[in-house]
Amino acid sequence: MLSSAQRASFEDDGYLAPLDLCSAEEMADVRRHIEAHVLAHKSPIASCGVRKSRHLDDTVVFRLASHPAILIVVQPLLTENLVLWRSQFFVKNPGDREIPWHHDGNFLKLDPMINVSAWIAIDAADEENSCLQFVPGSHKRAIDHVPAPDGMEFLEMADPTKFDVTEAINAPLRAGQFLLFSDRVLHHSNANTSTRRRLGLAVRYTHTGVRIDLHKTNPGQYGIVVRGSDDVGLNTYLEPPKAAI
Ligand SMILES: O=C(O)CCC(=O)C(=O)O
Repeated sequence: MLSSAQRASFEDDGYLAPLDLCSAEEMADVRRHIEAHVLAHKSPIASCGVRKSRHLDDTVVFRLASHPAILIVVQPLLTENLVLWRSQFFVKNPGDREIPWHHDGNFLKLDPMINVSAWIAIDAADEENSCLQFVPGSHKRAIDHVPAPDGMEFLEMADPTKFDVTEAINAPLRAGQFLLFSDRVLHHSNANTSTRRRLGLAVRYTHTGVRIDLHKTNPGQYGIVVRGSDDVGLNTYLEPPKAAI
């Protein structure tokens, strides 16, 4: 469950970290599977490629993205009818580029914009190999995005004149931990200047009262109801990949 202190911290800061999902040893087994069986080939759903929404075709990724330790804290922040609608592996090898400051509300297509993301550490993530950073409280302000300079991982970034980067906080995680963040909080990760890879899985959750049009730009990608039921009929949903049932 989410304690009242954790809920207050999420509401004040726009993110909550660190939270425990499994031991580092258990995550090592998951990592081996992901390296050998997920990131080594493309999804059968062409629009997913190698890194996107592999919870749709791989039972281990689905179990990770719908892990009870995550759902029990996300559910009270959304509703009882919880939808896992997207996931993405963020692989940062040594030397890989900076991901600019942004909030996800600028990029995600939901109506209305209601999203909580979990970022699961498959490798340990620390300051050296570019853990996520947050500007606490930035979700309470409207911050526009502007074109990002060359050399950044994204085409747009939060307007740097609208926030104070010295307020940024590192959110290190050991492998097997995760963090939660809102669709409005500014976050970022530096270039990976270490000799260690940093692999995380970002998972997006919303609820059944939100229209999800992802399939229009990404054919075959639909949400999965992971808690409760669809009481509204706004969206098409998929079943979990077979062996996970
Ligand atoms: O993994 C990263 O470095 C960035 C992740 C991110 O921006 C996100 O999950 O929204």
